Amino acid sequence: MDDNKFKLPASISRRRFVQGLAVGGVIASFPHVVRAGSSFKDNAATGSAPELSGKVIELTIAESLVNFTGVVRTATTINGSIPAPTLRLREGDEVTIKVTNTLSVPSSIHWHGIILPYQMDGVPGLSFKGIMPGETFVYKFKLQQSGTYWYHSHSGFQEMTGMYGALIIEPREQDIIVADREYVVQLSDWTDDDPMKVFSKLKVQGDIYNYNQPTVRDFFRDLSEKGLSSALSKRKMWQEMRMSPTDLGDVSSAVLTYLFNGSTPLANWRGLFKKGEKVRLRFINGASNTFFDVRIPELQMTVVQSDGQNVHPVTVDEFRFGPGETYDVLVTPQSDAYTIFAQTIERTGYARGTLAVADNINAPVPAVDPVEWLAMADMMGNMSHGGSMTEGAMDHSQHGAAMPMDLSQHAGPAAAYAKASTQVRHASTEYGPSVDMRVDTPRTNLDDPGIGLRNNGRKVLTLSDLHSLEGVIEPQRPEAEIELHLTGNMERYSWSIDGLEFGQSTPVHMKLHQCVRVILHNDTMMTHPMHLHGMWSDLESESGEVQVRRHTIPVQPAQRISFLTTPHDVGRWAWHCHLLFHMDAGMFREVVVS
Ligand SMILES: [Cu+2]
Repeated sequence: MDDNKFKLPASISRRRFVQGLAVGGVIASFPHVVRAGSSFKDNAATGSAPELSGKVIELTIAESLVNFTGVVRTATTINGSIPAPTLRLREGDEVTIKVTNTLSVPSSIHWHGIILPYQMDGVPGLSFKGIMPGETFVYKFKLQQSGTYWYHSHSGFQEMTGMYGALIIEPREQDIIVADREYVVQLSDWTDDDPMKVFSKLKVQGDIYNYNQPTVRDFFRDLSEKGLSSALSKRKMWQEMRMSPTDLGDVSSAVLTYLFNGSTPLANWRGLFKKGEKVRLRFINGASNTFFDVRIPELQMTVVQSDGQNVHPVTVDEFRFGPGETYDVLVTPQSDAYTIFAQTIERTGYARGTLAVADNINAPVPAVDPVEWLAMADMMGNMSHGGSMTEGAMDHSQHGAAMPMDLSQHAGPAAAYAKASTQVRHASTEYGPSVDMRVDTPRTNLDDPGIGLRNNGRKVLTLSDLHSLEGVIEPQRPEAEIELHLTGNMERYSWSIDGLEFGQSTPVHMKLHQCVRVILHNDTMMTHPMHLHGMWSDLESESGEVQVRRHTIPVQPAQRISFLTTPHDVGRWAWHCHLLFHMDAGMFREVVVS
C-alpha cells in the first residue's frame, strides 16, 4: 500500500477560516488593575509591539480587553499590548527586569533560549515559586549571547492568552548580519474560548478540532484510483489503529485565529520597504499550539540565523517552524508588494502580513495547500530497515504490557558514544495506557521537510541545511548518553516522555560541565518542538557531526535525532514540548544538574 501518493483535496466547505476583524486587538486594560507610575498604557494597539531598551526594564502583567473576531474577550498582557513589548537589549549587559503581577493569580516570565542562572529562568515550581498577585519579581542576569529570542509566561495558559514578546539581543560588537531595515515577525494563535475549556474538550476527544477527517467522497476517490480492495484496506488500517491519517495538528482554526504581530489576517500587518533594500525579518513562533509554514511568494528568503545563532546562509522558498523556534531571514524585495504567508501545518488557516513600498498596496494571498495524508514514513520511519504494519514494526496494541524484554535501562555502553546509538530501546514504562504507538525502525535523516512540504515544488528548509556559523562552541564528545522517547495516546489526549506523564516521572540527572548526548525518539505521529531550558542543544547529523546550536528542536513523527548538551549551571531546569497543550498534558520533564 502506498500512502505517499494519497493527497486529500482541500475541502474548503468544511473549513472555517477565522480571519478576524480588520480592526481589533487590545481595547483597554481593566482600570482597577492599572497601577500608578507603571509604564502601562491604555488602549494599546496591536501590530508591531512597542520597544523597550536599556539595562533596567519594567513590565506589568495585567488583564486587558481584546476583540480579534467580533467578540470582546479578556487577555493577559504585558504592559497592555499583544505582543508584549519588544525588549531590545545588548550582549554583555547585566539587565534588571522588574516584573509586577497585577493579576489575581500567580504569574511568571520565562526568557526563552537565554543562558542564565536557574533562579532567573522563570518556571514556577522549578526556578522559583512564581510571581504572586501584587508582587514584583526582579530578574537580574548577564546577557551572554546575541540574536533573536522571545519571552513568555510559564504559568497556566497565560501565554496562550497574550503573554509573549520578542527579545532581541544586539551583539556587543558590530552585527555580522547587515540589513537596511528590520522587522520582528511574531506569529501566534488566539482563541476566544477559555483555553482550559479547549484543553478539556481535547481530553475528551483528541480529534475534536480535526476538520480534515477522511470523508465518503475521499473513499470513492480512492476507490476509483486504487480499486476496491486497496481502498478498503486503507480505511481498515486507519480504523484499526483508531487514528486519523490527517492528525497533523490537534488544534485548528476551528477554535484558533492566527495572529501576525498581534494582527489577524484581515487586519493585515504591514511593513514598508524601499526597492533594493535588504530587509531582515526576525521570525518568532510565539504560538501556543501551532506550527507555521512560512513563505513569501515571489521572494526568496536567505536564512541567516536559527534560534538566535548565526548559521551559514541558506536560501529557501519556505520554512516550517514550531512554537519556540526562531528564524532570521534576509530578503531583497524588488516588486511593490509581497504577502508574508504563514499557513498552519494542518492547513485550516493562516497568519499573514504585507511588505510593501506604500501603505495602500497589497499582494495576492495564496490559497492554503491541500492536506497531505501522513505517509508510512511518518508512522514507521525507515522502511528500508524492514518491517511492516502486519509484522508489528509499529505496535499499536492497547494492551502491550507483556513484552519479552524489559529494556528500561536507556544508557548505552561507553564505546557507543562516538556516534548516536541507533539501537531502539523502548523503556518498560512505554508499555502502558499512555502510549498508543511505538516505532521500531525510526528514520534518522534530517533532510526531510516534513509532511505537507515534501513535494510542493518549493525549496523548503530542513534541519540538515543548518550549520552554525561560528561552529559549535565546546566541541566536546559526550561522556554519557540519554535516550528518551516522545510518546502519546491520541484517544486519551495523553502526551508523555517514555510513557510517563510529568506527574509520574522522576527528574533526568545531568552533571555540571559534563557533555551528554541526548537521543530523542518520536513514537507519535506528530512533530514535537522540544525545548530544553538553560543550556544549548547542539544538533548532530546522522554521521555524528555537530551541526547547529538550538534551544528548541522539532522532532518529526517516527524520527530519531540526537544532540549534545553541556550544562553550565547547577539547578532545576524544564524540558518540554513547546506545544502548550502537549506540555500541559504531560510531555514535560525536570532536569536536575548537580
Ligand atoms: Cu508535543
